[in-house]
Amino acid sequence: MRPMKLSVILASLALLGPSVVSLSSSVATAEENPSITAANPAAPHAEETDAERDARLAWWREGKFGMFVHWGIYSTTGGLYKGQKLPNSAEWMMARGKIPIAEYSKYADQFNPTKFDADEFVARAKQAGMKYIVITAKHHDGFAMFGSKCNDYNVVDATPYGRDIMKELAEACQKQDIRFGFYYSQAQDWHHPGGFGNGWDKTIKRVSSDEYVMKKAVPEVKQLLTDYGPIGIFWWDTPRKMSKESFDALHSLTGIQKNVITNDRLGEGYIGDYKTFERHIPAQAPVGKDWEVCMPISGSWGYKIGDNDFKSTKTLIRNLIEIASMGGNYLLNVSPTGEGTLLPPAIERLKQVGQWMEVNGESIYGTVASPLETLDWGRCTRKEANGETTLYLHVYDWPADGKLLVPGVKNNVQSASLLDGGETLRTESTDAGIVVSLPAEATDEYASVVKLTVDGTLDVEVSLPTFNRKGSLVLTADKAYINNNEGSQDAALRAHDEIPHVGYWLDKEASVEWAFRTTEPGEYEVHAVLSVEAPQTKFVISAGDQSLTADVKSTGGYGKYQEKSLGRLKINEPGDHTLRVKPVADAWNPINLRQVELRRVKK
Ligand code: H79
Repeated sequence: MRPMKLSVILASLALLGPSVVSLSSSVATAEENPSITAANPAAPHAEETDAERDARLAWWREGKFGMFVHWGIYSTTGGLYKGQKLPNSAEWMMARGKIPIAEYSKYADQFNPTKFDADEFVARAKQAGMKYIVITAKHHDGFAMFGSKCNDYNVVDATPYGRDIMKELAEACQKQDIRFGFYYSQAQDWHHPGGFGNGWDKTIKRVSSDEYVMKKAVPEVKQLLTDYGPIGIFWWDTPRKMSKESFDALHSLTGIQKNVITNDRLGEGYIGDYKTFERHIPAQAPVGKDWEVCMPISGSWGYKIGDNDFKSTKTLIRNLIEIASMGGNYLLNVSPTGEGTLLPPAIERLKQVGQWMEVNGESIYGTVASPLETLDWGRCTRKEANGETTLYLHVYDWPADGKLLVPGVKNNVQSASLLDGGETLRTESTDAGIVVSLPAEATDEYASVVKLTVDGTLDVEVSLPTFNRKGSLVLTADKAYINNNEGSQDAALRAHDEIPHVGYWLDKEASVEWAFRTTEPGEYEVHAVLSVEAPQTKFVISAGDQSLTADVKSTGGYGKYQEKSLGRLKINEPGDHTLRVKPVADAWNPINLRQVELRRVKK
């Protein structure tokens, strides 16, 4: 489990309790469901011990970096419908174009990726430093990219290619020692008359969602978990409300392989093994949970002609570092074309990321989050073993004076060196922390890594934000701890004009807080930059036993921010405090909160 940051520790008491979700109420017994056998338990992993769970997740936690692949018959046209570009991601082409099933299914006739080579494909992932691959076995369009035995709308039976791509990839992954996993859209299916999502094709003669699940999703998932060798990950997507029978049937199937890892997207209450973030890195890591960020390498998940939004190699490497420094995994998506190849910009970036990983991989693999979160110069990951701690210092901004401060760390230093080239570096322990002396030039244009090994477990004094010389302290949304019942979206970090705010604040119980330090007692004016759409709203700002109630009028819309003076607050004791913003339940209307500022009142 990742170490908690200080603000999280302060807030964690409030999180204990309601976060525990019981699966026992959603478990079918073997009597109720004859397909469930002892080797195929109804509630996979329900009785697993912590040690067993750690062992099952070990390779995934160690691996950190995976390849996501979106590939389907939409790839044949590069997301173009009748030569036209549609908005959004290419795998959504059928929905965005409201393409009738009869017409869309003809794209299968064109699916013939003659340049695809499973071994070469897997080798690219491996060379990039990725340790697992997750590929769309079936996306929302309902087309199976494997030889489905229950439905001939699949790559073997319905395309000129006629080969089971999933089988070829599964075998290549095994050969090259890469874990293999399936993405399967279990709820949306725009082809089957019982699937969710297709509201445009009026020729559909609707059947129940249960019929779709039992006749298509269940047999397909079962086949994927039975006929394709060891499956590392089963990646559900876009949960919808389905019957308990449907959920249980799908959930129980993951018990076919006792080591499979699942995400949190099967349905409400089915939390799986890890939490997912899509397209963005969370401002705060979820507390005490495994998690993964998935993100396309360009703009679209599926291959889309004209999508030149490739993230730079630097962004990709720094995303990976950022996520690792917070304790998560990075699942980076690539988009094969209809021919079965990746575009040159993707190939080039994968190579460059791989070159960086070749030198610096040990600063990513097997690391955990580091408590050193706000560093002027970069990010830090951590390993702890055999009575010592290794910190990997990812230096983005090379200090001009050659002195790299690792703030607050008290441990005795064993050694410091550069990962690239191995040069030994001098260190000095000061009151402010460990200072590492760097050579004049950075070793890497993306991130130079210093390996710093110290005795024992990390002893770090986290320095809290404090007042500047003018007596002002600005607490911004991106640094806030959002107490929102473990990551519910009803009070979350968002952004307008790329400026973060706490928004979508529908939950009246949700509060926002910052830890800070003051060296002298005093009285402070409280200012906030916020927006309110409703005519009026009320919330309480508190620190210690002091509080003020802010009564704020509309700013004219959620996008219209204003600085408001909210009143005065006394802080009676020097030391560490928590500033909290909490709705007044019966007078609350949501606000978007960018920042709170405390200004010392002159005596
Ligand atoms: O597989 C990728 C996406 O296709 C899938 N999840 C990732 C991993 C996904 N499906 N739905 N969503 C993500 C969220 C829904 C987004 C929507 Fe839209 C906004 C649906 C309709 C509006 C995006 C934009 C899709 C169509 C327009």
